[in-house]
Amino acid sequence: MAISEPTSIDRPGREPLFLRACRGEDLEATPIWIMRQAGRYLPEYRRVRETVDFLTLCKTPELATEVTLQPIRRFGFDAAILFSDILIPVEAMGVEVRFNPAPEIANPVRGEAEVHALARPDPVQEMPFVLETVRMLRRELPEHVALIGFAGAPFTMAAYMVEGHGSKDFARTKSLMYREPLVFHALLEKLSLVVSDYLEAQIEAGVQAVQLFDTWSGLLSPRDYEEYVLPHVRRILERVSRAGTPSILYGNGTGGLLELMDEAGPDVLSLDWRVGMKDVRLRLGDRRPLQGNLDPGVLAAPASVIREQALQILHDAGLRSPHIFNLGHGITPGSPIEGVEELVRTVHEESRRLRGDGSS
Ligand code: 1CP
Repeated sequence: MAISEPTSIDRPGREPLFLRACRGEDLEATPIWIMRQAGRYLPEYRRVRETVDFLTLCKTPELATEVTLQPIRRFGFDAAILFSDILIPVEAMGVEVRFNPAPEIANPVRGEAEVHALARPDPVQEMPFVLETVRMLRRELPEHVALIGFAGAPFTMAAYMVEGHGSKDFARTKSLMYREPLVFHALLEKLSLVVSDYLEAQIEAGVQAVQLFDTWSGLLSPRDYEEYVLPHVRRILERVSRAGTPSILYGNGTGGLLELMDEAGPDVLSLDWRVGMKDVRLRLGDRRPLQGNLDPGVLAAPASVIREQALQILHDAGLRSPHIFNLGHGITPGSPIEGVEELVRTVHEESRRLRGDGSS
């Protein structure tokens, strides 16, 4: 299947719509991509996964490139996200990671000795497959589709490394944080160096924006976020911005932390669905580029509900404000394809019509 031709909104020679949104420019339409857009809800992804396990898929540039392109061909998203996982660098730090399909770590990091033993990998030496995938993708992607690189933020990576698996409350992680704050900071500091090196290498290989996934920092109070997370995220974003590449900071359940996340200095803040776009505009201003924030569960709703909720978000984000449409979290494996088609069509058609109108 061929990748869709640029539509009339994509004038040749201009930066992709998605990148212009990241930079806070005035837009003729709202760009859209969705978190986990390459994944198990797609039959063509499941077909590839029948032949290889998840880690092999991540480590084989031809296959990782193929699955990254699948949702671009099918839906015409405005951005592609490198196919990989936030725990790939953790493996390169010397920690064994398995996917079943969620990540499992056999030897979790529980104390000072384990933190000390963690390596700071050279991405070129230790994760060449990621950089090769980026180079292949830049050759394959049409000019109007931007390529997003990504990494996990230190707290979210640490949560898996300490716990050994996903969790509802990440109690062990918090216990280490409160009982041995110096060890915890040392872990986050090491992770922020690893993540900065990794994102820089992705940028050098050709990604045009980066997203930092801090899925679990919403479990923290504002006070603890400020103390344990903010300095580390800020240091990473400073290194990314030195490269001139736009950055996006995503958190889940972080409605109470948005001002602090803003202070960390991302170009774009990515919102989960538990906050209203209108509220966030009041809190952070009309010119702040925002990403989000449809509840992923809405994709299973009738087309009329998908349209209504998407339109509401477009309006609430402000039709004169920089906005990248996305879900509030990753798409789930059971999501219907037709729901995604309806969403992309609504966002592309309606945002172009409404922004063109000069209404709102
Ligand atoms: O069986 C399979 O095919 C594996 C399922 C799968 C997929 C498709 C996993 C295991 N990871 C991925 C890809 C992935 N993960 C991407 C690819 C790019 C995309 O299309 O978006 C990205 C950006 C991630 C990031 C990721 N992995 C996050 C942050 C975002 C989020 O969703 O919160 C987290 C927390 C993970 C851990 C992880 N890896 C895989 C799963 C199922 C999980 C979540 C487990 C949990 O909830 O604890």
